Amino acid sequence: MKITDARLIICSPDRNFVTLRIDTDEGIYGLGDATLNGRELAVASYLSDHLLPCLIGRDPFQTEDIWQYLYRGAYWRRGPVTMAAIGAVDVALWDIKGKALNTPVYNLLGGQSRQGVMVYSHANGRDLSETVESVQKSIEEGYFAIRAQSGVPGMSGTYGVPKGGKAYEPAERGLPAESLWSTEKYLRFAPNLFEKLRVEIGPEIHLLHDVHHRLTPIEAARLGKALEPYHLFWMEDPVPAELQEGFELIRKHTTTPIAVGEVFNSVWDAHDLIRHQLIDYLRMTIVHGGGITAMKKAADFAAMYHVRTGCHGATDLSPVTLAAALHFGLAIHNFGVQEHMRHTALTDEVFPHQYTFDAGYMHPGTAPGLGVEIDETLAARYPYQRAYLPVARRLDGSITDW
Ligand code: GCO
Ligand code: MG
Repeated sequence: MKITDARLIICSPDRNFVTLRIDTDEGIYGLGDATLNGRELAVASYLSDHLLPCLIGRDPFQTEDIWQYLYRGAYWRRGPVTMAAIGAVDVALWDIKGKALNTPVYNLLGGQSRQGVMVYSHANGRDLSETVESVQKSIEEGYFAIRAQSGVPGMSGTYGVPKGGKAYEPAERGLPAESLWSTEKYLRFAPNLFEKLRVEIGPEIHLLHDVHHRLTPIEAARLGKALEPYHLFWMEDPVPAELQEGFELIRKHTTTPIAVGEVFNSVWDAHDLIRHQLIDYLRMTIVHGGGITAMKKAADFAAMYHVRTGCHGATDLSPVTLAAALHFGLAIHNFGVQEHMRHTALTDEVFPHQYTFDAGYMHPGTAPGLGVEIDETLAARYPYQRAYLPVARRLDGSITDW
């Protein structure tokens, strides 16, 4: 089998997605997601200007060799743009392999290690009572792992909270929006939220929370300690993670489990965090982590240190990545949980898929390959629109991590 064509489909059905389609001489094709939220066209150019010409004529079954060729062959390594581009190629090749062998991708990764993939939902509200209601709604929908984010009293808006009754969506069209941040107000409020949630929903439901890189290690230690009575499933991205040894300080003070890595793109970004057992869940996802080939190795390394996966799955990961993550999560032994932030109805229409949700678990389906398609005619009706993630400032006007 030979690759005969590779091209991009860039569309914006409610939000931007960059999708790679690789065709072969046997009529089988594969899809990969190359979306990097807010920097989409950089990955598109990396692919179409640099990687795709190198693929024509290659055997799509050679996933390991092609991965090494693209990674080592560039000389310049790592980074979200490079790794998302390699990830898109890799996932499309696994899709082709599954279709050619007439089997779902999870069978190529070890088969089903579990019956379904536990997923967590997003619940959020502008204040405490709205957030409690939103968590209760998630429970009614069947989720038993729920991420709770709430507006903080005295702050006009915060991470993870929708504006004006719409579903929460991180990127906004136009130039970057700006939001305000106060660590002190947040630290005073966050424990009240989880105290209230435990009173209202009881001890059974897994509760998760995303700090979104906003604290220093000692502040994160204070928060983790304060949240211990409410036994969170995890506290996510408590600090920006460039300083991996900073997590030693957090670990010294709290047993609240820690999840990190949605902005990582290589196992080397998490090397010390894993081997010193400073985190419990690795959040790197298939596309940004360089594809299934690289993620399988990262997960196997993490398994040796009791670190489980908790792949990023916000709406900016397309249905192609969600499908890939579900195949991966079904197969690997050290799976922890998968994020499930529902795509809009329009996005789902552009990307018809086989995966299903039932009582808190998802399954990728049994179709050959990934089990996701793209309706190119519909996609063409929604052209790319520039959009950015917000920028955050402290109360004194200085820039902080969003
Ligand atoms: C999450 C994330 C996201 C990111 C988004 C950035 O845990 O789901 O933190 O919502 O902010 O993916 O593009
Ligand atoms: Mg996050």
